[in-house]
Amino acid sequence: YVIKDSLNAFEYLTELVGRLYKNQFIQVLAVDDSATSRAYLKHMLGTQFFQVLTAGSGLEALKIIESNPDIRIILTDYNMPEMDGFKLVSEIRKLHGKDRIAIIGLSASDDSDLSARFLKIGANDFLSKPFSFEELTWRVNQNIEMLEHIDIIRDVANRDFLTGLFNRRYFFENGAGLFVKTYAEKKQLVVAMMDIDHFKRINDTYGHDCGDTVLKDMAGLLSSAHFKTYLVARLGGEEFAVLAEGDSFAEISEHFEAFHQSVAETPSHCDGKTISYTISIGLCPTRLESLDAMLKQADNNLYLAKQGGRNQIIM
Ligand code: GH3
Ligand code: MG
Ligand code: MG
Ligand code: MG
Repeated sequence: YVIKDSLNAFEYLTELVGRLYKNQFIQVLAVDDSATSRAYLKHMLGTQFFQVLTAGSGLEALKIIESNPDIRIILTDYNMPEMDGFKLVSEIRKLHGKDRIAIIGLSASDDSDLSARFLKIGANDFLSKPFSFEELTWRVNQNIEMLEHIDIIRDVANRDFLTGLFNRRYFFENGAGLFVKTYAEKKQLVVAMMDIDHFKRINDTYGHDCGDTVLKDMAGLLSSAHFKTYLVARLGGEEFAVLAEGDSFAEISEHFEAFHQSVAETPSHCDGKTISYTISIGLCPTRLESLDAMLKQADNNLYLAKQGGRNQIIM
């Protein structure tokens, strides 16, 4: 019995430490016009190691949210001058969904309607003042857990399991928006199609698992440097697509040149063997009438790169 109990205690402590460790990376915003309430919330959340930001009004809160895109939980009072909690929630919801930022409404009012109205207008949860330290902690934790689950589900839906890059689905869902956005902002947009050279030979020579290692390594190279800000996806097999946005074609093409070279210079290692490989890249440097047209053009250039002997960029 004693052993069982201490094991439970151990598991409990492990979980607690794990959660407190994660909390230090989570930004929480507490909004209340009362300085005492703000200090109280900041203190209570601080003991849970959260990064706590505070705002004394709705307007201040909106400014803080705009400049801190990593805020995940917002606790807001209802009764505040100028902008009340409802108005604040509805303003936040114009830009951030319930699946991105969890809002917990707070109020000392006896009006039992308040919680329902908070939820109706877009809050995820509600706490009546006064609340205990335990209740606050568990409500916040519960909401964080929900956001984390949604993040996991979103990643499963949008990412390729092997490489962790975005998948075909995500690429086409978001590519069209980027096409329009870069046009409106008069930005240069470059579309690239890339394909590993003689990949079948790599599989045949080193085995399928080593082929997978090459794919993961190439994805790792793609996730570094300038490509971090580009939309990069594995469309399937050993084929990748990139939407690169920037100020000029010269700047973007330099990044592709550097990437192309880094692939050739960075062999993979698998089963004690060194696997050197190269890629071919087709670029579409000019804006066409649609993303599809640009992809087709990039694909044609990729074909020309293969025809021309592989390991090259055609634009
Ligand atoms: P090319 O230079 O013309 O592109 O020749 P290639 O051999 O790279 O092209 P091909 O399309 O003939 O072969 C692609 C191979 O990629 C065939 C397929 O078995 C392999 N492949 C597709 N998906 C995966 C994967 O997830 N893992 C591994 N290891 N291989 C894969
Ligand atoms: Mg108040
Ligand atoms: Mg290939
Ligand atoms: Mg291919």
